[in-house]
Formats: sequence, C-alpha cells, structure tokens
Amino acid sequence: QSKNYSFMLRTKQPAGKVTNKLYLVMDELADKFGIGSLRLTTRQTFQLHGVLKKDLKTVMSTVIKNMGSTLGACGDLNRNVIAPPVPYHDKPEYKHAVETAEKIGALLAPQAGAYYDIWVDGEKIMSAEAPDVTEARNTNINGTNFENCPEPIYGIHYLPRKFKIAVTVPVDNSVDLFTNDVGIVVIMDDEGELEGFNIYVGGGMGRTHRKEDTFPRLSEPLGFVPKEDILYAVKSIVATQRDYGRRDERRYSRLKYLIEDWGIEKFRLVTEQYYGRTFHPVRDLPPWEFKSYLGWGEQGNGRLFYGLHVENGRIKGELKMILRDIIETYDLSVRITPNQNLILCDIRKAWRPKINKTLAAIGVQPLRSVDPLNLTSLACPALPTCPLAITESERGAPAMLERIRATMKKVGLGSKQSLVVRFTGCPNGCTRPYMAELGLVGDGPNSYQLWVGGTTNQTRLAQILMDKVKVQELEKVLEPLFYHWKTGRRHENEAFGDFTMRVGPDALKNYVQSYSRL
Ligand code: SRM
Ligand code: SF4
Repeated sequence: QSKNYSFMLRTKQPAGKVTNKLYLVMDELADKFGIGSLRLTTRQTFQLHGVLKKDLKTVMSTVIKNMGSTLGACGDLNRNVIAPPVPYHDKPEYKHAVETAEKIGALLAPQAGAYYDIWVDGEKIMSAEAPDVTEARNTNINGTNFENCPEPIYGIHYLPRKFKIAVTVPVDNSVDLFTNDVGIVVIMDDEGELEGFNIYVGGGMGRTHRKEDTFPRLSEPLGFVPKEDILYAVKSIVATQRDYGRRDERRYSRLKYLIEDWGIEKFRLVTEQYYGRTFHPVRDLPPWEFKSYLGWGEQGNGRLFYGLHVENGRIKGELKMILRDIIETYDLSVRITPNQNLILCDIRKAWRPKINKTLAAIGVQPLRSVDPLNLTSLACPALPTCPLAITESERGAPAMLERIRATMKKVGLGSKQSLVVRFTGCPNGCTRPYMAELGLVGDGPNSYQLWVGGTTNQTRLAQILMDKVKVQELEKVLEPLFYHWKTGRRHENEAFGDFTMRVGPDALKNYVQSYSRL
C-alpha cells in the first residue's frame, strides 16, 4: 500500500488581491482536501496544509481554473510580489504600486509550460488580470535574456535561491520594504503623475544559529529609475543575481550575500552593465509608518473596506464559516495583508451595521477592545506542519502574548502601552522577527533566542539579547526588561525598541541578571 504523502500548497497573487470566486474556492478546498483551515501568509498569499498526493491534481487544477495560481509561489525564482493591500481608488500612487507589483509578477513568472502540462493537461489558463509584459520580458538588453530558452530570464537553472520583491508608496511601510531582495517605492511628480521609482536592494531575514556568517540584512539604496525603465531595471538586478549569486552553497546564495560581499558600488556598476544605463540617486522620502489597515476605511469610490484582524492568519472554525457567508452574500473581493490579516473590499455603507453584527455574533471584538500586542504580532506556522521548526510558534503565541501583557501589567505598564512582537519556530525568519521590537526565534525545544531593538515602523534591525530562554522562564527576562523600560525610558513615548537599542544588549543583560523580582 502506498503512503499518504501530504503537501502544503501556496498560492501567488501580487499585492494579495483575491477575487470573490477564488476566495470561495480556496475556502471550499480547505475543507474538502486540506485540514479545514486557510492560512494567510506574511507575503499576502494563502497556504493550504495537508493536501494528499492523490488529491493534488484536483486541487491544483481547481485553483488554476478559478484564475488563481501557485506558479512561482515556492522555488528558486521570484516569489509573490507584495504591495500595500489597501483598496484605495482615489490615491493614484497606490494604484501604481499595485500595477507595478502585478507587472513584475508577470515579468518574472516562469514561462515553461510544464506547470500547465502537469496540472491542467496543457491548457494554458492565465489569470485574466495578468498584464502583458511580453516586450519587457523578451527584450535582451546586455545579456539579461537567454536566447532560445523557454525561460528567457531565468535560463535553465533558475536563480541561485528564492527572490523577493516588494513595492510600496512613500510613508507606507505595510510591506516591510527593507526585508526584501528588492524594494521599490513609487515616486510621483508635483502634478501627481507617476515619475519613477526608488529601488533598494539586498534585504533578507534568513540565518542559521551558530553560523555568524549568516545574518538578517536590510536593503540599501540602489538608485532611482524613470517609470518606463522599471521592468528593465528589475530584470537587470535579477540577471546580476542569476549570474553572480553563489550557487555552491545554498546558505549563502541570497542576493544579500552577493551585495555584502561586493559592496553596493560594485553591485550598482555590474547591474548597470545589464541595464545599459546608470541609476540616478534615490529621491528623498518622508519617514516610514507601519499601516495595518485594520478596521473600517473609505475606499475613495463611495465604498468601504474592512480590515479584519486574523490571529496568526489562521482562518478556521466559526470565523471561516462566517467569512465565507459575508464574502458570498455581498459578493466581496478581498486582499490579504503582509501581516496575515484580511481586508474585505467593496462594501456598501448600508451593509456596515449588518456586517458588524454578524462578526460580533461570533465574538470578533471591535478593534478598540483587542489588545494592541495581538494586533501587531506575527507568528509563523512552525509545529506541527513546518519541517524546519525547532519549536512552537503559531500554537504557542497566544498564550505567550497573554503572559507578556501580564508581565507588562505587573511592572505598571498600562494597557495602551504596546510593542511589536514576532515569533518564529526557527531562525529562517518567516515572520521577519529581526525587525520586531521583541523577536522570539526558536533555538531549541521550548526555547527561544530573544531579539530586541527593532522599530514600530520596521526600519531597523534588532539585536540578539539572549539565547536559549526557556518558554516557562520568559518572565525571568521580560519582567526586568519591562521594568527597566518603564523606569529608564527618556519619556513616556520612548518605544520599547528604541529604548532597548539605546541601552544596548550588554547593559540590558547585566540589568536582567542583577534584577531582583518585584
Ligand atoms: Fe518562509 C521556508 C512559511 C515567509 C524565510 N517558510 C519556509 C517553509 C516553506 C518551510 C520549508 O521550507 O519546508 C515554511 C512552511 C511552513 C508551514 O508549515 O506552512 C515557511 N514563510 C512561511 C510563511 C507561511 C510564514 C507565515 O507565517 O506567513 C510565509 C509564506 C510567504 C509566502 O506567502 O510566500 C513565509 N519566509 C517568509 C519570510 C517573510 C517574507 O517573505 O516577507 C521570510 C524571510 C524573508 C527572507 O526570505 O529573507 C522567510 N522561509 C524562509 C526561509 C529562509 C530563507 C533564507 O534566506 O535563508 C526558509 C528556508 C529556506 O528557504 O531554506 C523558509
Ligand atoms: Fe518554519 Fe522556521 Fe519559517 Fe517558522 S520560521 S515557518 S519554523 S521555516
């Protein structure tokens, strides 16, 4: 008898845009062929866990035939391109961000037909919304393309490693811009027209415990390009990583290691050889803000959106049933946020009270009643589905957050005080924990490495504070940290991340060790 191999399936949709039909299909597939839950991810996609090998073709073909895709959601190529999930209709810069994400997604989508041969017997079904980028894809500028190869950009070996791109607009850092291999920012001119893009390169989170030459890294400025050049510039960056990224050792093959090795000047020079032009200096930008888009908001076209907080992105049980009902009844499209939440779009004002009531009936709290710690925290799936997990994350996070809140309360920090907490079950960093104010990174059974010092707007890397902190002993570290923050901060509004970065890990560690409990 053959074994029941089971798979995790991940979709791909730039900017997290999901049609009404695709949402309903995914919801049904999760019940029929998955483990009964849908998982929203930190890159605006769905994951379905537990799909048996014998059901794979049915599930994949259903996704594809309903204009969804899984092509390039995993593997050594460009992954889902993320962009702000908010459905603004009256802010052209947001429209440009989403369109650019869609174009880049189409540009770097695999071209070989094997995917369609395997899953839909060769029928080439493309999402109706995919933009036509044939010219940009096929134009061979200075060796960006392989001649006569089914994959003109990737060639026969694909990239050395996964590749990630985010697009956003000034101020809006809902996408964790600097953690991506390539970060792109829409620049508008004084007349409100699209002028071009700032490009940042070399971000990434993954690392390995006890290997100091692996590290999380923030992207840095590569340059500004005029609007008509963006796809060519992206292609040139991809070609540089394709040709020079390390292929001998997977651990060091992300773009960030190439840039760290060469330095940004050399990387810029080599990329310009492919691009055939020079990059202009990046434009100055205003400070970044984290935008969650939770709660009710105006779309700018007479309709509303509602950002629903989904704990760790897991849609299951009553929430799953009610969401299906709301999305089906009102024919809503949705967007997945880069923070594992869901935005219900195109809501008429008259429907708002009914939707509020329906959600309240299953215990969805109004935002003001949810602990802000929970609203900004992220946890990766880890055990039991992730083969790389060292310890718990998603399953353990709710209880750990409660304990964090209780510890804050104990030292006298009020319920409005909060911090960005991110959990992962291993150092790969799937929830970008190295950007958090407090990152808990699994480093042993029931133990975590603690990182502190990130910012609320995700612009600075955190630093390691301690290794091997046992789950049951979290308070031993957190109580002194929170007490120190409360009594030592420069002013009421000094954030936990800023305070811990200012004091530094060594002094914090000494404080923790010499602290006597309240
Ligand atoms: Fe991730 C591998 C889950 C976003 C860095 N990630 C995995 C796998 C597929 C485990 C595996 O290889 O067998 C995990 C599946 C677990 C499960 O049970 O479902 C997994 N990663 C996730 C998700 C679902 C976490 C979440 O809570 O949402 C995210 C899916 C994103 C998507 O829709 O495409 C997810 N992973 C990320 C991010 C964040 C991001 O992309 O913004 C990162 C850090 C950014 C980066 O890439 O540098 C990330 N995942 C990794 C790595 C380490 C990569 C590296 O450079 O070393 C691995 C392991 C690997 O690639 O070898 C990994
Ligand atoms: Fe798995 Fe590690 Fe990613 Fe968590 S961070 S999902 S444990 S690979």
